[in-house]
Amino acid sequence: MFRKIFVNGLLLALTFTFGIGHAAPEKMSATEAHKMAKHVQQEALHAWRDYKQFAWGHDALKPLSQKPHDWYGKSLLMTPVDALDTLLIVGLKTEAKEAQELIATELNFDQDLNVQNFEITIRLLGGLLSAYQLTNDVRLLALADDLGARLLPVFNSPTGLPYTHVNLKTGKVSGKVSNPAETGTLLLEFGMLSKLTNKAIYYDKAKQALSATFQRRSTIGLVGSAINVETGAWENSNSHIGGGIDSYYEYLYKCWRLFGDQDCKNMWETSIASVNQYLADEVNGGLWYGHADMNSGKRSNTHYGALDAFMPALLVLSDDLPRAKRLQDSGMRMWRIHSIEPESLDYASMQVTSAGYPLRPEIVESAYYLYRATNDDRYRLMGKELFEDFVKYCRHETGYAALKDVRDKSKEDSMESFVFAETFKYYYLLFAPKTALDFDNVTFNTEAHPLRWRR
Ligand code: DMJ
Repeated sequence: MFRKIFVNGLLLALTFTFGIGHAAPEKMSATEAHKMAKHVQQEALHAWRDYKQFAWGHDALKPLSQKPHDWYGKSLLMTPVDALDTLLIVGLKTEAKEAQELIATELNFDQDLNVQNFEITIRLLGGLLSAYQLTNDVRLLALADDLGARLLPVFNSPTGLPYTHVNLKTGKVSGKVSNPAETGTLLLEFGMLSKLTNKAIYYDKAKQALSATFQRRSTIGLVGSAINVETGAWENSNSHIGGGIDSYYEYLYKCWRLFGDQDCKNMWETSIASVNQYLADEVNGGLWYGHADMNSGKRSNTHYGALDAFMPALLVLSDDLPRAKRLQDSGMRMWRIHSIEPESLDYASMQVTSAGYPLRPEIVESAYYLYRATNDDRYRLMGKELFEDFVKYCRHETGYAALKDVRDKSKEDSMESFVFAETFKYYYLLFAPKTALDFDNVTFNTEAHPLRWRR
């Protein structure tokens, strides 16, 4: 009888302490973390070997058809450049060396291609600069300088807001309707190039583009989702923190963190106050960030998705741990509906509104930042759950494949280069010893390329 009461009492106490069904303490041993890091490294190697076998020298691997893919018809080595710093960080030295030599000897920007400034900046310019800082290979810096010079014409608009596209050979620009992510996610890369080459123009042009975006915020401090770079007029007033705007906020804070630029800090503080006032949303006890009209602040929809999931990481960096933790918990709720997060979810009804999963990293990026800030194993356990689902549903016999639909887990013939630059890197860093990367002294660009500058 006594035994029964004692056991029941113990069970009750455990239930209150850890929650029903979660009786295990939230701990991950150093041995298990080491095993996880090793597992991530092996999976990155699996994806890299298949890129090498079926798409070597091309922008990307199509994992289902085992065919190469080049974004613009000719290769700009998108996957090797995006992957190089990750290969170094996860300790795949031979693979890193092969990628480095391929880039240094084959990458040629003197090509008649109309490229998207934003993607080329965050993946190639960011990747080259970060790899240069990790290897001291001056050939990589020379490539970055050549690329930077070819991209510069984008800033020649009447407002200083960049055109979306530029021809790498002729400098001809196109694309006058852009968005805050594309106009405002350039300063980390151009700024670092400026510091490393002593060419002020790179910093000045990218900073002017960021400031010009900020100056056009509404009277309540929000930005919209489409802006005309020739007139500076907004063409879409829908405001949110997701794709097309996301990394604009990220760079407002990070250009302060990396370069100590006080203007950036001021712009960030003004902006985040409005974001928290008008976009943050409380639903059923959970914190989310939804959409609202940039002028009236009126809620336009309750959508949150895989791209929005970068926000907890940014909140951690900018010292708002309470919101960061709550938002990450919401992200996990989104992930757990189908054991892989969708591109977009209506958080009011918890219905999927866009069902793809292109192997995005943002939710694990946030788990990594939260772990760094709190040392709480809860975030490593979160990462373990995410990684196990990721391997279970996205690993293919050739590389990793995006999901067409997270509900039925059907695959798509695509493996974006950011799976190397970001997804594998953040998973690895979450489980690896802290010495794997000097987190406090680097700032990741939006493609997870760590950059370092002493102020
Ligand atoms: C990456 O290319 C960058 O992180 C960008 O800012 C948006 N997201 C993709 C990966 O999801």
